Amino acid sequence: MSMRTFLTMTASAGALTAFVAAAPAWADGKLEELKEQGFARVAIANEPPFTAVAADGKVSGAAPDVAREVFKRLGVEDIVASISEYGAMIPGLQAGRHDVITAGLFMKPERCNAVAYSEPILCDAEAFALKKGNPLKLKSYKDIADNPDARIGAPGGGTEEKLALEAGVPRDRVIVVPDGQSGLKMLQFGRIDVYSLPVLSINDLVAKAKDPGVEVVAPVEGAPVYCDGAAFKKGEEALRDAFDVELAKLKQSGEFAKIIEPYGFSAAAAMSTTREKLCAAK
Ligand code: 6CS
Repeated sequence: MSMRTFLTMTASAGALTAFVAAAPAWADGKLEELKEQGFARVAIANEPPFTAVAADGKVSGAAPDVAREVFKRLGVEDIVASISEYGAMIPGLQAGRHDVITAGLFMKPERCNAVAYSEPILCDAEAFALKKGNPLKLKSYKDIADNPDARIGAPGGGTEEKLALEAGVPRDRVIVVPDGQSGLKMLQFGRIDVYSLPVLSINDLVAKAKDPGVEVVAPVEGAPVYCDGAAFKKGEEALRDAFDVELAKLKQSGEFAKIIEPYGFSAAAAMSTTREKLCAAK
């Protein structure tokens, strides 16, 4: 082979490598697919103010509102939401039923191993809704574990369920609750003694219930503050990276705060941490 031929081949191989390396968003084609599709299929839970579906089907809540704005800037016109239990969101994403989870799915190491999270979006502590006067004096998940009569309701596959089990509450005293309204009813009817969700979700639920027999304990003692991110399928990191570029611009311009703070979330809290830190947290 002549030197000229060798150099020509080497040069073109180098150019090809450079082209592929420089075109990550194009590389996995998912963003192009969503642009073609005209919308991104998002998994939500319908747990205001993180996510909400009105009677007319309109989707709102801080997580979908941020996602809608970011996708619009990426050239994906809209989002189409489907309601899912928290524990079913990641399997649904992996099975291709959703393009992304935008539901306040808190970043934790085991979840970070299963999906490709964006940078942080919504942060919140944990709360209890319980009978007025807190008769069982429950302030932490350990208090629930230590009281053999105490039954806690929490979302299936959700953070609060896991925190209760990790604190030592036996499985038969951790009741899976499908949604906020069910949790409130179960508390009011005495089926559970405490219902646990993030602070803003519990406050929204109890405020709307207008039931003087229910009170809130927040934050739950000993429970961490968690943050969510948009969760993408492993292997679609190029789409996640493109999402992060636009999310960072929203954060820098102040538009991120304008979207989430009316819902009660703190932009500063999300901007004070990173996916790397949250995914490494014990
Ligand atoms: O990420 C989770 O598991 C929790 N996130 C929210 C917004 N609500 C409850 C759920 O357990």
